[in-house]
Amino acid sequence: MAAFIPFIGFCDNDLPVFLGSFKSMKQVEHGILITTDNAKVEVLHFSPTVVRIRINRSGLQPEFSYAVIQQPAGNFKEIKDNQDSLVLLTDSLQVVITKSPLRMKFSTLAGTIISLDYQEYGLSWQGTEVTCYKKMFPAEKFIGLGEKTGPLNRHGNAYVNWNTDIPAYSYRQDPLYVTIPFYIGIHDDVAYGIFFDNSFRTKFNFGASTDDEFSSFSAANGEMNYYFFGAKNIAGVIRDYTLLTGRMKLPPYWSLGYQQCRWSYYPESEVLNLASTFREKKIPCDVIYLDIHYMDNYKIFTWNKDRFPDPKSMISKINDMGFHVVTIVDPGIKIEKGYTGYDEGIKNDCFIKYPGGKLYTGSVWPGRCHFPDFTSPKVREWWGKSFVALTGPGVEGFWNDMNEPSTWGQSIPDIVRFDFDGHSSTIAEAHNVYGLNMSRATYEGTKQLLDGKRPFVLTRAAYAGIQRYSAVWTGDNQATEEDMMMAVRMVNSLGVSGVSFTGPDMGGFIGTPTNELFARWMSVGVYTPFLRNHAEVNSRRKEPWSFGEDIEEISRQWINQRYRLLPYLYSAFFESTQTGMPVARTLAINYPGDEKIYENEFQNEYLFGGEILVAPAASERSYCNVYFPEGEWYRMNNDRLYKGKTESVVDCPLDNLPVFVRSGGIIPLQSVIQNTSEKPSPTIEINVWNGKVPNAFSYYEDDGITYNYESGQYCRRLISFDPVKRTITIGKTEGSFSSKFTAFRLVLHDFGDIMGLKVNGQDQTLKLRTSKQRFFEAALTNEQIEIRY
Ligand code: MIG
Repeated sequence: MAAFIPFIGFCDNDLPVFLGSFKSMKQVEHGILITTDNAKVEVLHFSPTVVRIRINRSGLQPEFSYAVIQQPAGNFKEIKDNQDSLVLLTDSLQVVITKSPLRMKFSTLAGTIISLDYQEYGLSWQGTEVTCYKKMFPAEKFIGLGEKTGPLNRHGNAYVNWNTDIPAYSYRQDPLYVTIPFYIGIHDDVAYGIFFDNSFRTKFNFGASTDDEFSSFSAANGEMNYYFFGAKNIAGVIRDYTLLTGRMKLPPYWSLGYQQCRWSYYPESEVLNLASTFREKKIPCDVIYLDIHYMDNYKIFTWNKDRFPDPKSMISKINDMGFHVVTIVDPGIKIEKGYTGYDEGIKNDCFIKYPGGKLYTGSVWPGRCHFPDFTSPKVREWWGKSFVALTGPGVEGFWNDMNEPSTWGQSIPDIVRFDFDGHSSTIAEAHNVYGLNMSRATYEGTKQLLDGKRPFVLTRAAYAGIQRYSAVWTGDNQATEEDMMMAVRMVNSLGVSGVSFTGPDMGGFIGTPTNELFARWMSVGVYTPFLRNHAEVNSRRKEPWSFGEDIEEISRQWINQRYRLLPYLYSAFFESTQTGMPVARTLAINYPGDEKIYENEFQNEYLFGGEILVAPAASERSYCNVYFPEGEWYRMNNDRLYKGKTESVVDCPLDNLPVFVRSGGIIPLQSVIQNTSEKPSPTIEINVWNGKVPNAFSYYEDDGITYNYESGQYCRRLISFDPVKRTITIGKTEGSFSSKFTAFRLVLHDFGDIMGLKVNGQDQTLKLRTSKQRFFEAALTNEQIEIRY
């Protein structure tokens, strides 16, 4: 007999319905399933620090996620069913579920409250929309949500996730291109993460238009399905989040170099000329992009034969000059019989449709187009294989644009259907994962085609988990001071949301930067994981030599610095592949309890890797105020020391961005090279700044090209500094890759006037470099080298 149906008439009005009270509970694999007056609530153990909550009115749906790659594991250590509450214990968390009404509370084992439902509302439905309310703590900070504008601390703001193409987006624009429904809350001495894995249009409210009593997250449809991360610190939360949604694989080493783009470089002679100009001017560069004009009438996977009569020979010429080529691809396939992309797409039934089977048509660069259904495995495979038209001639990087998806008008009707990997859905649920699945198809296909080489994939639209497939750039920004600073925060926010390999269009895509802004942005770009100069069609030239000789010289100096830093940067990328720790790290990761770092004036400061503190300065300023977090900090260019927890006015001319190294900091540098296929000097320079606390740097190197590192072909060694024992140790190498460096120069910064030390017991005299720097050189073997000073 049919069960009592409590929702008759429900759709007739918009009045909220709540969870109600506990009725019964049963144990299931990895957790429990609760029945309340109005819903089913599942609580599952993923790990001692990760618990998932799923709530639905009409019973739970079959599980499916494009973001999550981890399965629930283990079980609660204890499940207590008390009169008024249930208590679930993991090895490090307590989940207390009060019964009437049903509310969740997460605390440490010692009882410190981390996060709890807002008592009055808990969870509500209005129509198909579901919302979860959490109590907001006084002065609670919120960071994350991926590519969002606005301040570092999102308290007092609300956001929407609906991937959107917004050229020249403004300082408060929302939503933009990327959906990552993951944030970190910080209050008292605790931090936690919440990942709301729902790809319908979602909303997050961190106390906007309310009295700061609660924060909330909602989805237009689908299940309340969120993961609670309760690791002890933010690094732990990020580690757990990236275990759940995956981590990036190492990108090709060349993609860490300087990249030159423009809409568009063509014909072939212009591309070749661009390449030789970089070499003549001795401005290092690794990548040249081809934007939409390389195609025949914007038809994806074709070449315009007039502009590029022989792409293979052109690419091989510029490969010989040390460049790699990245080409753009858009999802829209031109409707044109006889065009392979169209014919194959029709034949293999690859395009999205209305109910009943009529193909969806939208207009974009090629004119009227059909759009691949990237949520279908068979379509992803077809798409991936089609890249042979680009990999054949030698393209190694694949730039995925317009994949929000964006069509002129930007309003695909809600009824358009998607395969959703066999689960059948509509654009309402597929829209926000379209870019993710296009990038996935691109990555998987080109990885096959490149036969062992790492492809470089770049995307504009994304969903949580994108880091497994692609780098992300922040879309069509503008050449303004505000955009430069906003980009810093967007990159840092993407970083805490699992995406390390990100950056803006350096110099601004739309508009013309002043000479000063261009120069400053170049310096900030050096300390950005993804460094690409890009410019809109018909805009002023923005290559590094386009702003006069002075700016050209400053740009060269900064790009040189990027190439000197590559051993350090690559090690930071590797760390990210292992722990999810981003390359560009908002100070909130390491200093969450320090109120100063959230202030307007200081919120753009960040760590680049573990050792470097970057204080982006407005280009028109020659002095700026810097806040130094806990510890002590050396200005990198002159070894001047600053105390932590203080502010200081420092100079910041265009050729000297305020960049600092933590005391005890360890930074390996190489000689300047013109591109990453050129061999640097065999002597690596290991810089150590004096300090009072021990520090260690994990150095990483591999071939930079293949995935052989996954089977042990890498070279890792720990470089450690112990000021108590007065030693610097270069650890024994790990892994079977032999380093390109056979000697090292150890540069000691601010170690007083010691003139000699012992290297593996042998006396060694030091040479003077500046009044604060002493150095020596010695051979670098695979064995441990111990330096006592
Ligand atoms: O409708 O391919 O964000 O980087 O240069 C614009 C042309 C399409 C938008 C991208 C931009 C790219 C441009 N594209």
